[in-house]
Amino acid sequence: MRGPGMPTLSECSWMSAPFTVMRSEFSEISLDRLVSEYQPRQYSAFVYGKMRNRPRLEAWVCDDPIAVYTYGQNDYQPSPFTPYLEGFRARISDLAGCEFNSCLINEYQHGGHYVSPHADDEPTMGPVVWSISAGATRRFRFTPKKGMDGETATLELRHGDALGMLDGCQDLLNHALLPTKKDVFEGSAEEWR
Ligand SMILES: O=C(O)CCC(=O)C(=O)O
Repeated sequence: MRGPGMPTLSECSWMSAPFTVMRSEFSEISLDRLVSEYQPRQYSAFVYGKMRNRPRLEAWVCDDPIAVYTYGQNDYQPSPFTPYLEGFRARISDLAGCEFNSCLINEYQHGGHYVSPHADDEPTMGPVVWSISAGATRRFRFTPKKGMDGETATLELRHGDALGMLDGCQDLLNHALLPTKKDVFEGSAEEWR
């Protein structure tokens, strides 16, 4: 699945990358509206024996009202899809060619907010994950998982971009949203699962 916004080779040296970027596909998305509808909250987790705030705010949205999402030591209670988010679900499903039943909203309030390298490879998740960015431009990095061949690819994700992590991506690559020292405005990403 390749769109006109596929990263150029200067952004990405993968010849057959299991990901794609659709530039400005959702440029009308409103960060303020998402934040006010879902009010992402601060979760915390033990890291090296100390309780620490996770470096972002999060909200879990799912069709199934009893599907609690467990990550680290946190249980995320699901919120329903609002009509606003439902509109984006319909469009991202068309784009991706598959259905999504949940969405994790990550709110990055400043450049020190990030997501460390990981893969969305929990057994409950489907093989295809898409993400829509809203607000500030941030850098996103793919690195090969342990034992996998390949190179690092760093992309800039801007307001309205849609990133598709295609079938196989979670098996081969970890991904991360990098912190930055730049004075960035608030941004968020909705990860569609
Ligand atoms: O901000 C993003 O696009 C990435 C979020 C992410 O990797 C995650 O929630 O697992």
